[in-house]
Amino acid sequence: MTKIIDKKIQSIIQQCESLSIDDIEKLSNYKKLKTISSIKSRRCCDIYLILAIIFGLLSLFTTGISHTGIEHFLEYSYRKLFSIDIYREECLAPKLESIIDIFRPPISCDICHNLNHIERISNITREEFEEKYAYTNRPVIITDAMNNWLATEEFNFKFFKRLYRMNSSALLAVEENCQFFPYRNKDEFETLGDVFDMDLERAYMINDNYRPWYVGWSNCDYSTAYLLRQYYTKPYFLPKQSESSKLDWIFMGTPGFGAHMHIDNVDLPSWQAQVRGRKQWTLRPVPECFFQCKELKFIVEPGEIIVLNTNVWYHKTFVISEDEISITIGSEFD
Ligand SMILES: O=C(O)CCC(=O)C(=O)O
Ligand SMILES: [Fe+2]
Repeated sequence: MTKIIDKKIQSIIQQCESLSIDDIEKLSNYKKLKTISSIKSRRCCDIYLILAIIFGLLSLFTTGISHTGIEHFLEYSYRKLFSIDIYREECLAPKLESIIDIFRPPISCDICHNLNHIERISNITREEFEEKYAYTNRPVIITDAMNNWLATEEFNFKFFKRLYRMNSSALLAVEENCQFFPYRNKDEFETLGDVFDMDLERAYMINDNYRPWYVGWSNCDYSTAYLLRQYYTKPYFLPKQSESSKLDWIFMGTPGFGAHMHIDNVDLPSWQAQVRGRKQWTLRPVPECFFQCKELKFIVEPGEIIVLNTNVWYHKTFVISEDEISITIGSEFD
């Protein structure tokens, strides 16, 4: 991602220079671009972060602006300082994750008190779901909500490889505007395009000694979302007024890998449909509830949907299917 941003900045600088404007160095936006490009080429992510924190703290103390979370605070600082969108700066993501928890508002342990296992339910009405689970932060698995989904037959590595083929608008949209998490493969997958460049033998685990991989990305492109929604429908149990967000989140990868333990700072709870493969989830209560609540470990099977508020539960995943990759699709809901 950072490479793409670097390339863009360089190409804008070149375009500016090719205009042969007198005294171009005096133009403030040109100066800003040059500064960013020189900082980026020295790979000084830490300098960005430190400056943003200092600037953010100063503005908090001097203007009394109240921010709801550390991400908003840093985002604000970055925007002011560098006019940069923090969410596209991959170097910041791990640092942000580790400090989200410090600034998170306290969570009531009612959400996990006496919770010893995750319920599996089916045939639930919207009303019952809304009352018991939608906004109560109690995780739940729904076992009958993917009947008639074309996705269960059609979604596989090759499907997404075709959708995100080189230079396709779907791929460009993800690379330019959406989030991409390469997890433990960050040294080899810089963009989603790199994932689909992988040879099919590795993708399909043809050899026993294949190298595991696991990635996740958001699809924030309207036409790709429209296409994907031909293959699944909004889960029947979600409240009627709830608009599934326009963002689909897709997670995909081989047994042996998954997402590390983390807590999110997104707006809403979410559902995630296990289209293929099996995935083990570990949910850990927030530290203030350690003495009242238990860590929960369970498996989501193909055809099941987990509903979870990832803002109040630490969560980690691990693909455990025997002979196929795990593919999930999900979304936040309100
Ligand atoms: O499915 C995964 O591996 C991770 C999902 C996750 O972190 C999330 O939905 O917030
Ligand atoms: Fe998460």
